[in-house]
Formats: sequence, structure tokens, C-alpha cells
Amino acid sequence: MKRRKFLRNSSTVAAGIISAPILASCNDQQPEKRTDITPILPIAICTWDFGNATAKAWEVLHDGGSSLDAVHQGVMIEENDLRNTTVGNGGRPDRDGNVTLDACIMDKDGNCGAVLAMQNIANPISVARKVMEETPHVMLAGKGAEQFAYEQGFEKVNLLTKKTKEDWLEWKKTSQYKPIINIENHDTIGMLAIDEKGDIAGACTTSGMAYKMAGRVGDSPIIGAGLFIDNEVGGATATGVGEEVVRTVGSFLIVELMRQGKSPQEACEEGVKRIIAKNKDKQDFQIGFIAINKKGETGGYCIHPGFTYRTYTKDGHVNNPSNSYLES
Ligand code: SD4
Repeated sequence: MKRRKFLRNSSTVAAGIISAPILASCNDQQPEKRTDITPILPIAICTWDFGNATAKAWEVLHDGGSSLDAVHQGVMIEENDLRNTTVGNGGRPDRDGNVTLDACIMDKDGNCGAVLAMQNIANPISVARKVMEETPHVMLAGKGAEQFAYEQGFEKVNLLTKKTKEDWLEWKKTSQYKPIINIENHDTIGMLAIDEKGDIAGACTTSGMAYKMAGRVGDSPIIGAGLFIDNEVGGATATGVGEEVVRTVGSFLIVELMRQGKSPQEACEEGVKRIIAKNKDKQDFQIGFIAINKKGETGGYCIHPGFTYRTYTKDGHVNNPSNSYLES
């Protein structure tokens, strides 16, 4: 009898009387890892209603691809979409009119790579992956990141579109810097995926806050803040005002809360509450967290209503409205 069937049929095991190590001595095979819940695998999840991105990630996962390839190819869809003014090519510029992009990627082994405030390159997530795979470093910033990208064969691209230039010139008339809550109902894309093997990876990419100071970098390319993966536990990623996410090392915090036993939903809620606790007099900003655990369970939570997150599993492709700390 196959070992799996033996375990299922054994009333003694069902009663929990015989432990796995004792069972292992019944035959030559290694004991199987026993789990109570069937993992929902594979799965892709991302911040906001970036359905084209999760569809691409699902395509990769469904073909048996790795979670790393899935998140990489998934978020690239948004980097390449010129209609999206918050990610990649076509993203809004800083106050000087320069588009500076941030991205990071992390794999199942804790390897990671990031680019910060990089100009003239359309796919920062691909450069971040090159940093991870081709250099001894984790982060490259500014001119160094751009130079590295050219060395890796990336092309120089003008990232400022006619539309974002016009909007910037309009903004300059008042030059008022105020992060907009739920800007155009999308923002940074952070994506988490688990592949058929059960391995977790994540990616996060953004053009950052529109009209930020030159050189400003938010949470999105900072491992632990905008994204964190621990293949034993789960992953988390963030969107919103990056300064606040950095102050709580939000994504790392959420993964650690899951390690301590919280569900992804409970961990996201606690992450938002920690941010609120540090901002007692100020709540006019948005933060959204999403998380996934090793079982494929997901969660999402935000400060203001309006944040949504996409999930793609064999059961469907859904845009989930997130619960929020504040009511509308
Ligand atoms: C940042 N978290 O640069 C990113 C961008 C974002 O609302 O999500 N903006 O702070």
C-alpha cells in the first residue's frame, strides 16, 4: 500500500496515537510532511486591480513556471502599460520632471535585488532581478543602477509621456505636494506568488510618489518595507505612502506576525494598526498591505476604503475589496 493511502486509511493515525517518526519506521520511505489544510496552489496575488498582471503571472504558474518568473513577468505588464501613471514607463515624474523608478524582487531562498531612483529604463523589475542574479549586491541606486542596466543590455527610454509631462506642467503652477489617497484607484504594484512546488516569491515596482523631491525613495524597493518573503512562512507587500511603511518595516513585520501564528488577514490588520499608532494626529494618507501564507491563504487591509487586491487561483480571478481601518 502506498504510504499516503496508508496514512489516510489508518484509524490509529486519525486518532493521533501514532506519531510520524514511528510510522516512518514501518517502511523505508522518509515521513511525509503532514498538513491539515490542502494548499491552494498555485496562486498569484497583487495590490490593486491589476488584473492583466495577475493573469500573466497565472499563465506562468499554470505552465509549471516558478513563482519568481511569475511575479517578474506579472509586474512587468504594468511597467509596460503607458496608461498606468504610477508604475514603470509612463509613471509620474518628480518635481523636476524626471521619472525615477524603484523596484525590488525576492525569491524563495531569500535572495533579493533592488533598484532605487533609476531613470531612463522601462523595466526596473528586470534590472532588480539582474542585481540579484548577476552582482554581489542587493541594491543599486541612481546613476549606478542605470549604468548597470546599460551594461546588461537594457535600452535607454524616455519615460515621460506627453500626458505625464502636461500633468507635471499643470502641477507646477501650484507645486503643492500632497499624496492623493487611492490615486486613480491604482498605485504601486506588489505581487506575491506560490508555484506548484509550494515556493513563494515576490516583486514590487513603482514610480513612487508623484512630484516627490529629487532623489526621494519610498518603501517599494526596500526589502522588508515594501516587500518581504520567507519561504517557510509567507510573504507581504505594500502600497501607499512609503515613508510610513519604512517606519514600521511593514512587510517584514507582517511576515513575522504570520510566523507567530497570525493569519495573513490578522497580520495585515496589525501592520496597519502599528502605522496608525505612530500617527495619532494624522490619518489623511493611504497604506494598503497584502499577505499570503505558505498554505496559500491571503489577506489585505488598508487605512482608507478604496483599496482592492487581485487574487488568481484555480477557483477564479477576483478583485477583492479590502477592509479598512477607517470608514468612508
Ligand atoms: C512609494 N509606496 O514610493 C510607493 C508608492 C505608492 O502611493 O504606493 N504611492 O511610497
